[in-house]
Amino acid sequence: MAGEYRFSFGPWNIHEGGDPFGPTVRTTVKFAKKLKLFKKLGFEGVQFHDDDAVPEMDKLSPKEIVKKAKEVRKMLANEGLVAEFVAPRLWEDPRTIDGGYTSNDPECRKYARDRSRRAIDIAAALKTDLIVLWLAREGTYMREAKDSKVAVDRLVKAIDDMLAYNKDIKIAIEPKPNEPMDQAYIPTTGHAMALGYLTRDAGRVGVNIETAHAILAGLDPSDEMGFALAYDKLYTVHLNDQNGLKFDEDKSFGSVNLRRAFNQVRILDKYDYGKKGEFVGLDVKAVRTQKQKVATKHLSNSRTIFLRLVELARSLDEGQVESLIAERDYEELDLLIMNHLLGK
Ligand code: XLS
Ligand code: MG
Repeated sequence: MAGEYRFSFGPWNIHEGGDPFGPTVRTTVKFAKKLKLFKKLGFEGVQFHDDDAVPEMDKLSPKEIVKKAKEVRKMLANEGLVAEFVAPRLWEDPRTIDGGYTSNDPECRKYARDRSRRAIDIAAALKTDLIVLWLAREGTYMREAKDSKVAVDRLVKAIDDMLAYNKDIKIAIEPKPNEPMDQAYIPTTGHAMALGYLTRDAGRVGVNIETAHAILAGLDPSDEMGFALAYDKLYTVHLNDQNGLKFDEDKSFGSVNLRRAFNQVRILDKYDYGKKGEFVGLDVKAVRTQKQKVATKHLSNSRTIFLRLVELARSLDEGQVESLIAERDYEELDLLIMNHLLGK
């Protein structure tokens, strides 16, 4: 069953444990060393921010960027890995302080557009056609700081620009309702998909649904996935877990609410997610207390839980589910699911 699914994570998922209130607590694992860990942990796909692949890319010419990205492509091939997607990192440079595509400063919007083109070049060099857009700073701290109608127009323009720049790419918008912004413009799957339909080539715009982001929006991640699946728009997922409405925790998949995780796996497996090459992507972080040597367990644990939940989804007595639905005995259905999760 493991072979039926391909798993991915990003180099940022092995990290130093710094948080807004304290310094790093683990040393940096070099990129080349991280790549060596993927296969060992059961993963074959690598998710990239553009500058994970080409550090300090803003100091390089477009040609130099492509050259560096091609070197990374070789490193991947040597490890038997493939790139899943590239995401432009539009939240660290001073020019993205007020957002990228929705910044009030036209020079900053131009920076965001140019940087996105470079990210697309990197994706092409890494031989992936998937671009993920987490719209980190496309929102406001003060409601009156931006015009929400204009912001959406600008997001459409930015995506149109990317779609025109390279006819082969597909764009997966990753919605998130808050953090770092107080209010983000594209908070949910519905918003992300509706935005896609305003673009010049809606057939190439879909979503990346992250468990924690859906929970932060007060929504059920499996229902968000079902919504995207109904439109054939679920290009990838960022599985993790989240303990209520607080900062984005990126906890190991299933570690907070097993039933919620079960329902995500159940809907993905039921509707053949992965059969068209989609990866089971993780976006998980080891907790700050984890010691250096064992700071990759969150990745292998999440994968293990996913695969165990596939087994549980497939061994659920669907006949009984059907008959309880027909009888409208949802309390008994509740117990059936709980017993199943408890191994009874
Ligand atoms: C942050 C996002 C980010 C994206 C990749 O909250 O989850 O890590 O997945 O740009
Ligand atoms: Mg994510």
